[in-house]
Amino acid sequence: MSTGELQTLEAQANDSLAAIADETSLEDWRVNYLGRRSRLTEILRGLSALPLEERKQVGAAANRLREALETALAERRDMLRKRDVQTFIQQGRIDVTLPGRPIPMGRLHPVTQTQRDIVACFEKMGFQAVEGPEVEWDYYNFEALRIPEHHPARDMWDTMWIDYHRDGRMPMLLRTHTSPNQVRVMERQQPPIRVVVPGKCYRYEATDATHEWMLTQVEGLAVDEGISMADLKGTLYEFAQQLFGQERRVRFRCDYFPFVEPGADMSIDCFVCNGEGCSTCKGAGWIEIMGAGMVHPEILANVGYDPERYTGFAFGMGVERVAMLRHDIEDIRLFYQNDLRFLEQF
Ligand code: FA5
Repeated sequence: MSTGELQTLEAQANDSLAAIADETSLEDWRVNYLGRRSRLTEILRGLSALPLEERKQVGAAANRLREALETALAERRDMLRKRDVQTFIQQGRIDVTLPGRPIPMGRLHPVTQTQRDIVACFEKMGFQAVEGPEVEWDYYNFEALRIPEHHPARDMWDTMWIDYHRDGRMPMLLRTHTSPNQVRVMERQQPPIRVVVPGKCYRYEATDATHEWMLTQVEGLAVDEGISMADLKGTLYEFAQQLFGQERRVRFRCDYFPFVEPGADMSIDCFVCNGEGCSTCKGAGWIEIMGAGMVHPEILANVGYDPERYTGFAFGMGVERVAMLRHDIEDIRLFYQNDLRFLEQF
């Protein structure tokens, strides 16, 4: 084997390439000079059997030749294609005046659209959007929110565990709500706080028209001197009016969440039956969209705030429920079936 043979091979390859005028012959050329059974591949495979000095010389030359032939092949292919297009245009076989084919445009998922609208609404009221982890420690999801192990309040959130008490480590789970971020945010910064935290949550849930096992929530938290329940109601009324318009009715009722005192839930009158009662609202006439309340003083104290000086409100709303209300969607499960006939309507 010598570099002289490679030069002869290169000359041969270039001569025959110059004579090629169609794609089929070009493919034959590629197989012949660059294919698995080509002389060049054979030379490259045999390199290891050569003495060191010769191996270096022939190896470098053979690799250079392979690169040169690959480049020549690409150029020839390009040239042939351009020539074909020119010929087609000259023969009138391509009408360059035809309008272009439309490119199908993607769009945001309706839940993402609604999530962005909710966040934008609170941003206008001075809230800042932040994010937190979807895989969460038991501590932030439960303990720090006054829901200790074995407390019956844990039954309110059917949980998907990632790692439970193995090796004595802290249990880990898929967050069941965005509320862990109340504590995460308060640990990081001092009042005044006004944040919203959007994100996915997961529950080990039997699904129905208004329940999914993966849901999106937007958490809200405001902590400052002198914040009262009136601020909470005023803020959420404003939100409801901006998002749903004046005609929808809003209802607050007492509710229990261990991390707020007092606690409430907020519902909107059912868009399907206008409050009469139907299968979507399960006969209630109302659809619950969020839980809310005044941040429990113990939680404020645990993060080092003075509960005598600071008070706060928090809320957590279901984005799918809000999207259902806005677009008259009767079943939450439609969002995640990936049916384009449904998704393209938004
Ligand atoms: C909570 O998750 C509390 N973290 C809310 C909260 C935050 C209370 C701050 C107080 C202070 P709840 O489990 O009720 O609460 O869920 C809140 C909202 O999420 C519900 O009102 C509903 O709109 C939505 N939601 C709950 N479960 C589901 C589900 N399986 N599918 C779809 N949406 C759901």
